[in-house]
Amino acid sequence: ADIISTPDHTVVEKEGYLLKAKIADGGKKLRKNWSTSWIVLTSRKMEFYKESKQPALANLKPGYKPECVDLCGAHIEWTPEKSSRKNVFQITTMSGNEFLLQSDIDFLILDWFHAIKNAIDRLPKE
Ligand code: I3S
Repeated sequence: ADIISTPDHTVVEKEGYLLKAKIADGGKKLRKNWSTSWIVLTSRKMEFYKESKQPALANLKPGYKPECVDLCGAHIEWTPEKSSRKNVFQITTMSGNEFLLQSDIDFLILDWFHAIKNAIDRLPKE
């Protein structure tokens, strides 16, 4: 496969759609609200883009910034107790942001879990 490079020359390790719910911001609990997100994983961060029938166009609107998650010092764990949905894991960032990610497709969510875990394990812890 071609190596895809972002404008800041970081290599995209994985991208695709998952269901996402942000459940805490800076340690403050948020109301859970699942939505489909286009997710881009690079070596040290994840970007969450809004889903749209024309994702490229919606996300290229002037001033639109994807939500960016710094994986340095982050934690990842399966959290079956946090949802009635199957295949849910949580990413917790150093800054106290918490995200649930989910897919009904077993191999797909496993691939994502391991890709994110590998990225976290390769990074310095702080
Ligand atoms: O953990 P909760 O509060 O049971 O999560 C459910 C709610 O967030 C619900 O929204 P309302 O707060 O508007 O009722 C969502 O629609 C559900 O999807 C959440 O539960 P699941 O089990 O799907 O994560």
